[in-house]
Amino acid sequence: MHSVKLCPSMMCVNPVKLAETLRTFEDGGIEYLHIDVMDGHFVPNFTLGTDYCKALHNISKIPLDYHLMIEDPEDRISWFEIHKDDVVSVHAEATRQLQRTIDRIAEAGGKPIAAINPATPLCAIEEVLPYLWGVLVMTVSPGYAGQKLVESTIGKIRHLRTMLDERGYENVRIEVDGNVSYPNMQRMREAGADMFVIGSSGFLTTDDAQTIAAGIGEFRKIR
Ligand code: S6P
Ligand code: MG
Repeated sequence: MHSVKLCPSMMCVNPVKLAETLRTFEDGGIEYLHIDVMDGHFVPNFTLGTDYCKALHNISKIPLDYHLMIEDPEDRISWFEIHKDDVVSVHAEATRQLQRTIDRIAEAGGKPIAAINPATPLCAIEEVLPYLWGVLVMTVSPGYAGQKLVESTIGKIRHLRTMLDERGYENVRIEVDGNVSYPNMQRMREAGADMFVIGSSGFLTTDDAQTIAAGIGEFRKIR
């Protein structure tokens, strides 16, 4: 099983305390900064954009985990500054050209992840498994922080892990995003997930550096 990676959701970080919070993440060995990019079409919201991501690259060495919740992502991969350790997820539902989108991420030097909404079956990404670094199983409907877990996604994570292992794709990671509270993370880990997006249900309930650091320590206990 892949080691646990913690990916705090930057849309849940108080912008006034950005520099301080990034130091806390660096001290806590955070593996990826999760960046929610929303276009107001694929999801009913706007969040973080290209300039914000560039700024993060300039002020932190932690790799970025781009979560592109945008339509026709194949035409917009080049808008993002992708560094060699960055991962980029695109939604299977948001493009008619999933293979091309994955190829463009790889050409840009990123590690491709295919994301699927709670209602999207695993067969939507079956054909692209050989080209993926990971699969992102959305455990809430994308668009907002602070939502409740869609229970059926726990079984979906389990089925996906079995499918990957049986077909020889043991190297493909499983990322989960949405309502990753401590007890939900335990269940998701047990089902086979290894990358965990942590937001308002996890250690970003606060903007206090010491409390966040203590929260990272707690969540690290899940192995
Ligand atoms: C949701 C977005 C997520 C949220 C995260 C927040 O559309 O993709 O990354 O930021 O789910 O975490 P929580 O704990 O509030 O659900
Ligand atoms: Mg996200």
